[in-house]
Amino acid sequence: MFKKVLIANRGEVAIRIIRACREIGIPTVSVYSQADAGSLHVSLATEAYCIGGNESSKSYLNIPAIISAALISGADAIHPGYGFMSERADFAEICREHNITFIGPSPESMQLMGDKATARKTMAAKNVPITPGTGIITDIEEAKKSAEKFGYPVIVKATAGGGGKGMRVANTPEELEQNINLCRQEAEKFFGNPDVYMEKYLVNPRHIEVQIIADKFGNVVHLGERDCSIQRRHQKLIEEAPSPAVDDETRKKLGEAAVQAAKAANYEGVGTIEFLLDKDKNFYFMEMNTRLQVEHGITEMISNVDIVREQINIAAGNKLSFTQDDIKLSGHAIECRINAEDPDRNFLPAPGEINGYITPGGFGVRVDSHVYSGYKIPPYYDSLISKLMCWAPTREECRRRMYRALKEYVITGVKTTLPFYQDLIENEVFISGNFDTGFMNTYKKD
Ligand code: MV4
Repeated sequence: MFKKVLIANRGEVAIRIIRACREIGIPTVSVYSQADAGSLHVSLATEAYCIGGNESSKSYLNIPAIISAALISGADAIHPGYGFMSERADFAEICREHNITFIGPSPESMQLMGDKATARKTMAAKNVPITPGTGIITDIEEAKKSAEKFGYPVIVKATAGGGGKGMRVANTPEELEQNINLCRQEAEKFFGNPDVYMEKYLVNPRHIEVQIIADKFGNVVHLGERDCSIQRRHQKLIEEAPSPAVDDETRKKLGEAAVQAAKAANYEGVGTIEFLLDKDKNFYFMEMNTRLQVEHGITEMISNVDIVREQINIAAGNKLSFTQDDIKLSGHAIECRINAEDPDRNFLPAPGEINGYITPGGFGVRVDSHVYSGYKIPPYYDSLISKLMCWAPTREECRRRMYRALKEYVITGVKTTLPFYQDLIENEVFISGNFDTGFMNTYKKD
């Protein structure tokens, strides 16, 4: 096992990782920006180093400072959490050069999955279903012919994009030509790679993602799916597991496709395969997230697997402690991401000092958070206050438990998304489970 783990992150995920390390018995090193000097991830770690100024670019994205902290403290592994360095193949490579284990996949798998056109090709070769589409577009007239073949609308995507960045939908050949050009310019500007490709556009599909976990010995296990269809500007608002739209047969197919996808990428560590699911229960590979995700906790609740502990265990070179047959999914879990944002002002970030804080509890309730009464939410990073997760034997019981927990939760001093969730959880379309990625376009609280 590792002698010492450095956590290259902040907030609730840094604490989630510190907790896993403590339970295994590994000392931890936190790094922090000046703005985070008073943060819980600093006091909970065995030791902590300030690595720079408030802006992420000066601290949590500052590779020389992070590596220096690892070398000075004698950490033999770095956990990147999510965001920041978590999907940076160059960072994983630098860790390798310094004999530090990057707790995540190899730089090669990250690079492969980071290039969306290559990822599609790799999936197609292993019979993982993908949407009808093209490779990198080199000729506009040819692209128009392909679009006629697929049928409009189509979507142009930057191969270096992902997570909703660098995409444009086209309804006509004229729009297609325009969007190819615009997308190329934006892709060059934002990612330094102008390459774009095209897919048939599925209108209002569901976003279904499958959690996988793979060791260095070729063992790959999936932990079922999460439904993350309710999003706003590519920010997930509420997630649940299992998906109300996935039956046992589709779940088995999704799981097998996800395991195939991981094997195709020679993947090791924890990862998520994103699929789009249409009304006829057809699903298509979208992208692979090569990191621990924000919403991993709801999968932990239905699978009883400590995903972060397993992730560390695998990175240290141990075999997976279970097989696919050992995994028995049970019950239902829902997560609400509570943010310091004003839902009445277009979810405008609302940093500031929390002056009153009372968390919900009781059976089947989990709150992952780094905040406390008197904590000042800095304006420099994302505005996540906490992840409120509930588990119950059935979806309806889980939903009612979430309603109860949301009503118990008190956060004063800053605007939060709690009132938004208190409405959402009682919305009849949400209650029915019959929603898709278009949900927020029509959602109005009564
Ligand atoms: C799509 C799509 C429809 N058809 N691709 C958005 C994020 C990125 N992972 C892929 N995205 C989409 N790709 C095809 N061929 C619709 C989306 C999409 C979406 C996907 C999941 C959740 C919310 C979404 C919101 C808008 C668009």
